[in-house]
Amino acid sequence: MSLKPKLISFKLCPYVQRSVITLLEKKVPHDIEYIDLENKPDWFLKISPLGKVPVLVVNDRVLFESAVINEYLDETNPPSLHPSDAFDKAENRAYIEFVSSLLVHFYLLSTSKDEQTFEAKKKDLANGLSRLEQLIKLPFFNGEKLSLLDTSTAPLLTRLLLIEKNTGIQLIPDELKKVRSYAEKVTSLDSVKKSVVSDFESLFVGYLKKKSEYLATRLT
Ligand SMILES: N[C@@H](CCC(=O)N[C@@H](CS)C(=O)NCC(=O)O)C(=O)O
Repeated sequence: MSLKPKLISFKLCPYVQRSVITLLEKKVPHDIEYIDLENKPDWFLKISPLGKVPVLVVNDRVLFESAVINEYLDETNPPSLHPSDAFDKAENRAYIEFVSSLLVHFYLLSTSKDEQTFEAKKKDLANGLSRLEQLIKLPFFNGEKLSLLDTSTAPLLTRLLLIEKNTGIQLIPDELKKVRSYAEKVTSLDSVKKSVVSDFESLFVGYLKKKSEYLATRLT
């Protein structure tokens, strides 16, 4: 008998959220186990080659890396969320990686000690978002159909909008009109709303206050 897949998670992790959105969009019954990344359990260190979440446990076998987990979920739960054209599909996979690099800028922004670091990372993010602006077709990245690229971009957009809401600092510049509309669309999806714990916003704001001396002074 096959068991429900279990996602090993951390409540604030954007990479975990990518896989939760994919599980919800695909309507895959699953379990979630949250761990404390500052105090990783031994059983987790044994099964996680990189010591990172997400990890997906499927019938006692283990997958890691959110993009790989999502590809597996996509392949085993048709129809595929990827575009069918080979070039479009490859390009979407490339942009999933690109958005991962934006999550690194985002991490540095959300842990910035001073205004100078914050502003530098805000600029790196805006440069990255302006590349997306050129490609987004709306309402989703590829047009009418939701894709794995959207499930991978949503966690970054969720966090950008929450920082804007709680600090009044604009992170998506005015001229990036498609990115703004795209961000509003994906963050309004049921799967995206349900992909985080119910007190996510207060946990996230608490995390920012703790990790960023600069943002702590700007959070309301
Ligand atoms: N490339 C990985 C990144 C995962 C990742 O960085 N996870 C962070 C939490 S958001 C983590 O587990 N960090 C623990 C550590 O590095 O010790 C993926 O896409 O799954």
